[in-house]
Amino acid sequence: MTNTATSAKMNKFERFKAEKDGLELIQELEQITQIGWEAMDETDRNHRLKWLGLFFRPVTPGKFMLRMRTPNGVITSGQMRTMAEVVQQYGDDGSADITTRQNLQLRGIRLEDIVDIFKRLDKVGLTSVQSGMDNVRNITGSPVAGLEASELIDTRGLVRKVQDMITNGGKGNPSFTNLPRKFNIAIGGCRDNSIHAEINDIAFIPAFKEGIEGAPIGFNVLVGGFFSAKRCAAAVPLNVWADPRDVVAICEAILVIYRDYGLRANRQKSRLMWLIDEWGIEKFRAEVEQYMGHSLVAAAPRDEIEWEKRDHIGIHAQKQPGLNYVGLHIPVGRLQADHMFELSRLAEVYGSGEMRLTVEQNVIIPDVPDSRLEALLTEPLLDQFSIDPTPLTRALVSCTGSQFCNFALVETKQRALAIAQELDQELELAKPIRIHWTGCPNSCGQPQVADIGLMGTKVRKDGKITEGVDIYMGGKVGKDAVLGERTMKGIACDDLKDVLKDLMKQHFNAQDKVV
Ligand code: SRM
Ligand code: SF4
Repeated sequence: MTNTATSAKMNKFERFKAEKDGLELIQELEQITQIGWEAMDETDRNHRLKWLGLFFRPVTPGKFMLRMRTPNGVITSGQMRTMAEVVQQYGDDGSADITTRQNLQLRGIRLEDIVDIFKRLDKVGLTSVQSGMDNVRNITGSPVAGLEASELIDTRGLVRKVQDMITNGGKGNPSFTNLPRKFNIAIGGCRDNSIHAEINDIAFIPAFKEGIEGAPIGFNVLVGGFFSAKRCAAAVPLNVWADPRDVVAICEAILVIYRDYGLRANRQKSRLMWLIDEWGIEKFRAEVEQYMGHSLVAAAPRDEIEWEKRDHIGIHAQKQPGLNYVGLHIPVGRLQADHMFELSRLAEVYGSGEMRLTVEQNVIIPDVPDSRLEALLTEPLLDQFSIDPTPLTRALVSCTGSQFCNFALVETKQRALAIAQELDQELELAKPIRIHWTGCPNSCGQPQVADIGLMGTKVRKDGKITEGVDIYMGGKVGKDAVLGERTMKGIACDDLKDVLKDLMKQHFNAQDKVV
């Protein structure tokens, strides 16, 4: 008997998923928009709409967030323009955020417009389906796939195929809409691990397989990585080398096994790693083989070539002679409609009309000819979205925080930016320090992969409860990735700048600027 059938132990989430699949709301949208958000069924509004990518925001009731799917972070200028038009109609309420999964979330969305919005998005090949709750999130891939000379394999087609399998080409796929919990997949294409492979439920790491004729390129597979308030775990090797042609089938096999056998009783213990813990990795691997109907090849030896993670900001020569990709720094990933229109225009005028999003919440414009670089650099948008930002803002990442997220214990984005900008003025740094802010222990801002991670909390200061952070350090990204650990607890945000300054001097050779 699979775990989906153990109804006696069902928690609230399992019960409402069993009652009605969130995807069914696609058929009910016209009706819902007529009823309005106040009067509609609460479970539909607060939970099931997330199956369509629509998030009710208790902080801004009536103004929903729409989480897109942008596989591999690739979007066209036409898609960006359509999303700009969508948020523009909401004036000051409309904005967008680039997420830590190389994705876009649109804000200010009103339910009454959603049928029209979905039609407009569909016309430009965009979907938001299955982007929230117990579904597979945006699938990440190398942001410079197909551009970078040193890449080992272009991930774009694979990421797209995996998304199409999971979402039925964006139409919605009930086979994968009742997973025990959320699920993350990443496919790396370069040596620099630009997708934080180790924090995904399934990660594909490029690897050559010696011993097979021609030592072909494929992927070693890692499984079970995740962050949650209760536990954070790095993904573990499945001891499988995957031919690229098997990537979709391996994802499907793991998802079916997780769907049918994943633990569902306690939502704090439902992510894939909990099943792997219960079964052991050998049994888990055997189940994957059994589902696939053939044995799997053992993992390739680890690639020993050293490689630093890069942030892709600035100008970089592409593998196509005479072309460049230009990484623009988007402070904490926040975009207004005007920015989105301008980015679309720049991508068309100077590049090929394509853009890439990164997990550091930035934008890359590819395919800029050498002869057009100088002109691009004089564009006013680059004053705001610099190709050479100051060291601390450059490597800053932040989750949504209390402006829109009701889980948040602190405001993140504005504060993160203000502190980084002030410290950039006061300190001399040899190289960027990667600071990640996250507003609560859910860790959407990935503080455990940062040089310095800041996790929102409440602290008592001068007899009053105020906003504060716990500090994480030691997160290492790139080839030998390590998750950072909490090193300090309960620092009031008012005191944070000085604490960070000291940490930067002690651990990162920061010096006071001579004025
Ligand atoms: Fe997250 C829930 C935002 C990446 C772990 N996350 C939420 C919600 C949906 C909570 C809510 O309903 O308000 C947040 C929406 C706030 C809003 O209005 O934006 C939210 N998560 C985000 C984003 C937007 C942060 C960002 O500013 O970039 C990221 C969207 C990614 C995307 O495009 O899909 C985001 N969330 C992550 C990541 C990072 C990653 O995937 O690399 C994690 C940790 C990795 C992981 O999942 O293993 C993450 N989010 C969570 C969790 C804890 C999951 C768990 O197993 O306990 C929750 C809470 C939950 O699911 O119960 C959560
Ligand atoms: Fe919201 Fe917490 Fe995630 Fe930040 S980490 S977006 S505050 S759930």
